[in-house]
Amino acid sequence: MASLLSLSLLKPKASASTPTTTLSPPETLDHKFGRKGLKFSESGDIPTVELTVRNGSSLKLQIPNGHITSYKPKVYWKDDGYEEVLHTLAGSRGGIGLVMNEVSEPNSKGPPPPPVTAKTSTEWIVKDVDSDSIDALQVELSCIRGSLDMTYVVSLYPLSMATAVIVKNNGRKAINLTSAILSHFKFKKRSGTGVQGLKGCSYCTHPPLPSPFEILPPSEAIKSEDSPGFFSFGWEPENKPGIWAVQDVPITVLNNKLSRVYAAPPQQPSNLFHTSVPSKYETIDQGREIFFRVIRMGFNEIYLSSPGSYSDKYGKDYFICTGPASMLVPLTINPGEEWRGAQVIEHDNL
Ligand SMILES: *[C@@H]1O[C@H](CO)[C@@H](O)[C@H](O)[C@H]1NC(C)=O
Ligand SMILES: CC(=O)N[C@H]1CO[C@H](CO)[C@@H](O)[C@@H]1O
Repeated sequence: MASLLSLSLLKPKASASTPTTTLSPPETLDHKFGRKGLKFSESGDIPTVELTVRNGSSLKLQIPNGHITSYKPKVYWKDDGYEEVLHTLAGSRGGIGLVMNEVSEPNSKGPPPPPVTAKTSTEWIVKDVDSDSIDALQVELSCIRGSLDMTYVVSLYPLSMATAVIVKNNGRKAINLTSAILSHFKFKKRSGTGVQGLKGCSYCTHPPLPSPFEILPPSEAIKSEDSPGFFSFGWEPENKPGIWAVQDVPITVLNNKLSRVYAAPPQQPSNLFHTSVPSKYETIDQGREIFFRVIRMGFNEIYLSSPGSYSDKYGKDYFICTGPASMLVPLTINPGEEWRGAQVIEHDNL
């Protein structure tokens, strides 16, 4: 995995293993890549790998769609001190998903390419694995989509996890992509949900990127909630899409419905003084008294949404969807060029 080492988050030592071709039956994957802390299996019909480090923190990754369905770090000093971080629904929705949507040429004739759906989405294969004793585990997936060569590296450490993506354009034309790594964090109570660290940053209401992993589709995510009812204290309606504002409070309260992108405004109005998009922010779950830091690398923007009263439609748990993104300003990857981006989720609840 030598090529990945320049992403400083990847702590394990590089092993000089050569990339191997896929063998999809899980018995074979386990035979080929299985080792202490890495277990390949079928979960439902979907080949899955489960990563577990020495202190018991674990993560589940579905291989063909690269979907992380569970992350259970050790957060308390007791034998069974693990808490599920992710909100995942049946049918590979929620969890953590990598979204990569190609932007069609503005002047091209004919209909735009169909949105990425579970069926048209990329099929990932296991390219390599790595481990450093059993305090760091890494699975490297790869796939080819058109002229793009994509690598997705999922790493698990005792107190953190990371997802990193490397996209190389092997074609002869520049390609524009909108992209995000979207995590659905689960919360104990709607009233105790927020994030900290976005004060001073400018934002506007914006739908999420369409993704096979979405819980609320983009059209629903930006619908406004009419009556916040019980949670109405201090409630103000969200701005309409396209109107920029600067967050003036340290904590973004996520009891109500919102869907925002935090970014540099396209044309900077002179009256809008804002700080640049932070490289990290923290989720606050007051109900469980746990916090997770979300770190952004490579991407330029942050997406953040909460379902408010709409969460009732999607089970009893409350959740938010957030992560690093490049959606207002797409990434341009020129022929022969490579782009890298990553997200780290870490905690110091112990
Ligand atoms: C990609 O983005 C650049 C810069 O925004 C733009 O000039 C170019 O036309 C776009 N190309 C395609 C294929 O969309
Ligand atoms: C409870 C427990 O075993 N916690 C350990 C998990 O691993 C990290 C890093 O090795 C340690 O710092 C914790 O003490």
